[in-house]
Amino acid sequence: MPTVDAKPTPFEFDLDTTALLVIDMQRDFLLPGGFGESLGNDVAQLRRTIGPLGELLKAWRATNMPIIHTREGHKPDLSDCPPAKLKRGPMIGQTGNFGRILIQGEYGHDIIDELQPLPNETVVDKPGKGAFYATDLQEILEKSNTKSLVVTGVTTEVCVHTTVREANDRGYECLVLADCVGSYFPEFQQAGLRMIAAQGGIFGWVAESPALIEEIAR
Ligand code: TIU
Repeated sequence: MPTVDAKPTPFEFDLDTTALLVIDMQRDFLLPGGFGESLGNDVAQLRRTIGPLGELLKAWRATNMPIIHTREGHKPDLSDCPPAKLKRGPMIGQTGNFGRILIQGEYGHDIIDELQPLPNETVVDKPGKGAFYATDLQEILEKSNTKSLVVTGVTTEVCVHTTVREANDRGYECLVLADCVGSYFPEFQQAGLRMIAAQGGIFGWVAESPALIEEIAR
């Protein structure tokens, strides 16, 4: 069975039952001049994932394993945005440099050019931080007989963590790729990754993408 050097132990996965999750690599979070930057965040901390994720996608697309992209966002009428979320994110739905912020169909809501999904890949739109909440993700994974997830995207301590926790509780084994996940805050990046692999892998495993690419290219 393919095995990747990972923390806290080597991660074994089956090429027939593993899917790649690419979380929220959206223009609103990653583009200079976008929503993320307007909140005072350093988008370079997220943009460092684009190169490694591009390499990973290239390798993954040469296999038959599924790829699922997610996007955080809301319907234009905000009916799926809880008032409590809007209260702490009043910019949601407002017009920014890339259209209405985190609104489906807007330029900023879509995935960055470098990592655009191919037509045969799945895109899951989600109103929350976790990719399972109020989405069809579990059904999609069950249909493809997925048991393990390689998790990438942004941000490490928010949407990636929430999704890994949701997946872990649903019985999926999660490998998080340190160089393919990013946080606006370096200290959260470090702590977020440590939390996943601590206590014998309380939420999953952590590895670097080149080690995984080497295994899937075999
Ligand atoms: N995708 C995701 O993580 N959504 C966020 O709002 N993240 C922040 O870090 N703000």
